[in-house]
Amino acid sequence: MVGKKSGSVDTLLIEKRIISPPQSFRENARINSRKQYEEMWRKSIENPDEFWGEMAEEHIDWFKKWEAVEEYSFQDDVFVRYYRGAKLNASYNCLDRHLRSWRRNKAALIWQGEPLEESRTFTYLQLYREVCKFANVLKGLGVKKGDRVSVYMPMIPELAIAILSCARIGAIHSVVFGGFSAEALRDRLLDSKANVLVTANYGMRAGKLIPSKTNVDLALAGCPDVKNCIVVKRVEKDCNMVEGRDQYWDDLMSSASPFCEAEVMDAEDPLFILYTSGSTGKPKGVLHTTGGYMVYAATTFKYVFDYRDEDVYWCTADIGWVTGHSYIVYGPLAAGATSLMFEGVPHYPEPDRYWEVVEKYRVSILYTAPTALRSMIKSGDHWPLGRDLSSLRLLGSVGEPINPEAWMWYHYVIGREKAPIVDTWWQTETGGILITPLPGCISTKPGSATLPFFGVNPKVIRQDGSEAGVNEGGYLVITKPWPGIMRGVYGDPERFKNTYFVQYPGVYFTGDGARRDEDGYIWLMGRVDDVINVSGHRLSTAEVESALAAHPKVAEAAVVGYPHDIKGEGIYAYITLKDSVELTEELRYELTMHVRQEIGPIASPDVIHFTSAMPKTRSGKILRRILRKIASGDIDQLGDTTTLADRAVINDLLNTVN
Ligand code: 6R9
Repeated sequence: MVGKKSGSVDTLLIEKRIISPPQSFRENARINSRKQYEEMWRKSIENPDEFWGEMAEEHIDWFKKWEAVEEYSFQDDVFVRYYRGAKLNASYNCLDRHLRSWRRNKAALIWQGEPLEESRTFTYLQLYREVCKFANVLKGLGVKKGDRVSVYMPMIPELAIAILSCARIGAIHSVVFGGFSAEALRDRLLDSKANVLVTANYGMRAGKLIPSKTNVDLALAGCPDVKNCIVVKRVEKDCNMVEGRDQYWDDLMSSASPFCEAEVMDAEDPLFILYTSGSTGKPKGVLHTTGGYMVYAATTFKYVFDYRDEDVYWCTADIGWVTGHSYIVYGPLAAGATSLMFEGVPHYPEPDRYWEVVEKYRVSILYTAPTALRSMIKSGDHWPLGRDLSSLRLLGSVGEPINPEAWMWYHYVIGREKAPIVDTWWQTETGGILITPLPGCISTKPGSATLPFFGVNPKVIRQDGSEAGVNEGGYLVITKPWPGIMRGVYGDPERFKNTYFVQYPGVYFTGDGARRDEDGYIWLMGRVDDVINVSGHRLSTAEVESALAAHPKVAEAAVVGYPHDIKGEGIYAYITLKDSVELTEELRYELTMHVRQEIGPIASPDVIHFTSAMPKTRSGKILRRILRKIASGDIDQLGDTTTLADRAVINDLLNTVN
């Protein structure tokens, strides 16, 4: 039954299944015993200077070595510094260093466009030449080290080229997701004080053209400091071009030289800014620097994905999201991998689009999000079963807690029981993966991100700061830094400290709820703002949602609290059903009974609201903030909706209000 300690989150759902790494995988894995993992982890915590010194030597080329490895304070004057005095360049590490070996002719980037017939491959040498050319274009426009360049683009190769070119000349890139509105773009341009914007005339999404440049023109009307706008012609179609400000990518590239020295950067020089929307207030410009970030991206990429030279690695994220930065571009390219970049979406033209891509390129490592998996489960198993997925040897998940139901589907239907699953927990702020199984040595439990990566020391605490007990839900904090941790909020130093280090001084506050089980495994329970307090029991949204999603007719569930006269907060569940399921009144009752049975009466929903879709961010996270407003009838003030992937969903929801 539920625990009653003050300030903890009650644990309701206990998942007992354990899946060990398949023997065939374990035999060849980089790390194949729990003992080896534990020894390396212990060393990384007890002797971080030696550990991160070795990782830095192994994974990154330096122009100059460091005077000290790890220096920080998580108290008072919060600061973090890695590799003091060292010099390097991120683009050099992703490109030049591979040109000395056979990898110069290896595919660095394979791009699959949304139209089936459109694809491009860049070897390391070819990518290097494109990046040098665009770096020279930027220089020609007067861009210098430390300047901010904003990038607002669909998932086309020029996006990767643009950011690597910025890194090459020491400009700080700020990628704004290509699906954001003009308003969201304008705010981010102003905040980063960028004066160059790289964009495309159109984007493509599910067969439709998105008028990117029209949004840009609207945004730029409010950004007089943007003096240059470079436009990639994604499709042969004209768009408005402003004389003296806008120029086509191809015109500028045609005369650019393919040689450009990489700028010598300090380890702590900024590499990029990436905006993340806090649940309240304006978006934060999360700032990452060069040395620590690169070491961390490369090290996590190698160990978490057990990466080999012969792998074809596909991360389905958008580069407008941190996952794309660290695990499409910087991590894989620093490691010399073949990274697949995909412009399309899971359901177009058919619901087996991902599996078609896996089959076509013989993808061996797939890294995707629970939201994509759930949407594919909804369409039926015959789609993946109709494709040859035998090349897949490792599967990854990121972005949200993966409910055990989706995990098992990933394991059986996609991995066919021979590919380990790495459920990787991390944040824009963390730069890279913090909690994850290592695939060759850690037995997994569906729904648990399991154990910390090297250098990461997590703790689950109660509201009063004391350490939570076994299986007692609380707040996830990290007690010491790792090289990839953000270095600040761009332009707002106080906000960095106040957001992450004030509530619990001396530790990094993640904002996520979690519990640790009897084996030390960590289970993420959703954002702490989303905890629901029902009759004094603090319940995790993730657990109630997992229970609902385990019902065979449910495709996806989102749970929020709403004011309730007797219980304080009641449970309001939004449900989308699988494609073939008919909506009946009995189903409401059936689902309520199902939750009672799975986790007990305390968690049974007071309201069930069937909807055709959930309001989500572009990266697939459910915006519970909006669902909470609708649940409590506060529909006039939904707050900031600019990060929504599809605003039409809101109307749908309002029309079906119970
Ligand atoms: C990488 C990324 C961060 C938030 C994070 C947490 C949620 C991400 C997760 C997960 C459970 C996982 N999250 N991965 N929750 N299990 N494997 O997603 O960054 O967009 O900044 O989001 O996403 O709540 O705090 P970001």
